[in-house]
Amino acid sequence: MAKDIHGEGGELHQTATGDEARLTTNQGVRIADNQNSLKIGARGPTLLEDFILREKITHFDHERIPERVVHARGYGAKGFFQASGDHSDLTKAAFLSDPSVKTPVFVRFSTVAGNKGSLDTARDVRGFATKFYTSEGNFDLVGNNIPVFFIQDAIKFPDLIHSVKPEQDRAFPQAQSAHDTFWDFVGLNSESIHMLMWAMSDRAIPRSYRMMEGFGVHTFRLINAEGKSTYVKWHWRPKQGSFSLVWNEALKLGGMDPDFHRRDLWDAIEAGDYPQWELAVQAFDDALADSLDYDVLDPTKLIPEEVVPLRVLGTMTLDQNVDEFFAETEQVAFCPSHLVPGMDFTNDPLLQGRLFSYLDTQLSRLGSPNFHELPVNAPRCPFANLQRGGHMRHRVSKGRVAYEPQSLEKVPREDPKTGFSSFPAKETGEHRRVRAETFADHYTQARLFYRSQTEPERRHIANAFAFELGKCDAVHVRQRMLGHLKIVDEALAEQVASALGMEGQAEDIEPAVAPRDVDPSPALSLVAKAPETLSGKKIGVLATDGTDGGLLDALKKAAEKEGAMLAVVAPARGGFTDADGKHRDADFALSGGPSVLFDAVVLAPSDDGAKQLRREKAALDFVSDAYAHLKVIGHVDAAAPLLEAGHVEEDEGVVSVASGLDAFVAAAKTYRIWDREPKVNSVG
Ligand code: HDE
Repeated sequence: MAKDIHGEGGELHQTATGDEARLTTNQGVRIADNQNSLKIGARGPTLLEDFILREKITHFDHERIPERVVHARGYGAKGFFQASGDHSDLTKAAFLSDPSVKTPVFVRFSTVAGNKGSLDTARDVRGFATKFYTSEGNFDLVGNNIPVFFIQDAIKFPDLIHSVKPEQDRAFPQAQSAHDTFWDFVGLNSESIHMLMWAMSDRAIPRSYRMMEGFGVHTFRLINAEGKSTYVKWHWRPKQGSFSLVWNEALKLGGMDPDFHRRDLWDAIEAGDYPQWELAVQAFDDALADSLDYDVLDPTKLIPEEVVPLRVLGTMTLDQNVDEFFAETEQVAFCPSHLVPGMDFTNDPLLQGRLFSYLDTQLSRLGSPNFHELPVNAPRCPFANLQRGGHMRHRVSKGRVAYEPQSLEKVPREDPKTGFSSFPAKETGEHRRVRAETFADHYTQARLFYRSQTEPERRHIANAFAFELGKCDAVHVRQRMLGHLKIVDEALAEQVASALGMEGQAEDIEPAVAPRDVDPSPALSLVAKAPETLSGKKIGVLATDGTDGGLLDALKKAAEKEGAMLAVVAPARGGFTDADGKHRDADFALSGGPSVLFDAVVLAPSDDGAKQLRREKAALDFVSDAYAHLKVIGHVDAAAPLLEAGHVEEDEGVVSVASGLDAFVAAAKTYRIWDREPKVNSVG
């Protein structure tokens, strides 16, 4: 019988793999020689007729598509979501009501300001966008790792982004907010001040995508089967706990490993250490909204968890890396307008602008209204309508009818019962360009955030402001920001002014609404709620010829028991010979394995090894950086010369492993030794 080579409805054949696989052109013609173009004679001219060469080069010439205007640098992974129970009291969305259903998801994490080729560890907001391929259509939760935003109205977004992007004449700085135009813009928009406190906090330099909280930012609606609307704010809570880098470490990582976050996610998933997040909502009604002295439609405000606690709706697990970065992570198209029945928007003016922007941007980025046909974007439930044509249409529709109503054929029909219906909110008001009075308090929540932080976190905020403003050449831009900070918190303003050497120079700013003192919200501090754990973390051990192999084995076991990874750093990548004369592999050469890559380190050289390393700059940096970055340092006795040369002083984070690993493991679980910070680090 003849083999049927046709796919159903024009569907693409899978690319062949394995020994049988042969290179072909895009027309399926087998290629005999992929190394040489077609010429006349060995040294003769190349022929225009070489369709194989031309096809290959033409495809290559067009490999790039426009990068995203914002969130250009991102990294994706796949997984699934499972509801924790029946949440049909809140919503009729099927995927939130049946715990037996595993809904596939695609997540893309990103930085906002930098180009696609920029670095992962820049100080920036992180995007946290999730596509749920539900049985009722795709739901995109396009959030950030910070629960508020810089501006209250979408009309300001292009200005905000132009201010943070490289300055338009000189095209620098790249992936940085630390320059005049950004601070000029935000200084003239006092509504930004709350978000700035977050952006200058450790939230903007996360340790890992796996360890970030996520937020939907705006207030949305969930609608149940009876048509009842409940307001919700979306939250993602990482089961790994939330941790951040310290600034000097983030700066160094930018050079040592610009791919730090993507590598971390990839490695964890490859190792089977699947990151998980709880999806939760703060659910509330009109009465609660009316009782607050800020507006729930204002995206520069949050509702403290102490006021409306989180209700967990389910868990997301990321268990699969992408197969092709471009086809999936680059081409994935998120739109906040992608909702399923059981959900709706609110009048948040920032959200309303986004509902237009994302679909629009996909048209220029992906080049076609058919972007939903790309595998990463296509719904996983049946979908059908009478839209036709457009660039790169993939689907082949049958029949003669592409309109409705009609009476000639069977075509898909609307369904008033199960179809999406909008919540019938009553709207009245004047047709005006206006900002609600209820959006006018720009400082109370900035103060709330700052005062809810622990001592080290406050220190970091002050240092970050000083660093960023210190990069601004325009004196009045710095003075204006000092003026805003003074309204938020006098002590903070003084610290920043003193670090800038600008005491007493704050501009006098009169707030439209004076800030109030409100109860701190402990849930806003990452340090206060950080779990003591090594799970998902990475320990780096510095070894040399003559290192105690038994110690390495014990460390590996201890790390595995805690759910951590162990990496061995040695003078050379080829490895070393341990004290028993056994060859051991290394994961990193010292020159490419600095301590910034690890959460805790162990110095395990032999006596001779330590003597040699004492002369190596990379080894001294390994030690002094681990110490300055407040990491726990385990060490053998032989490491003494390295500790001395690295200016390491004894404290609870400097732990001997000579008589066992328990003390090291216990200390490493606390992650950073905050008490060390004032000793080592006054400005960074
Ligand atoms: Fe976005 N944003 N945004 N944004 N945003 C985009 O869409 C926009 C905002 C967010 O991984 C763009 O596909 C406007 C808030 C994420 O592919 C663009 C406004 C939040 C991502 C766009 C905002 C976000 C984007 C660029 C103000 C948190 C990356 C490329 C009205 C709730 C998604 C693209 C991905 C991407 C517009 C504000 C999150 C241009 C107009 C607030 C996570 O459409």
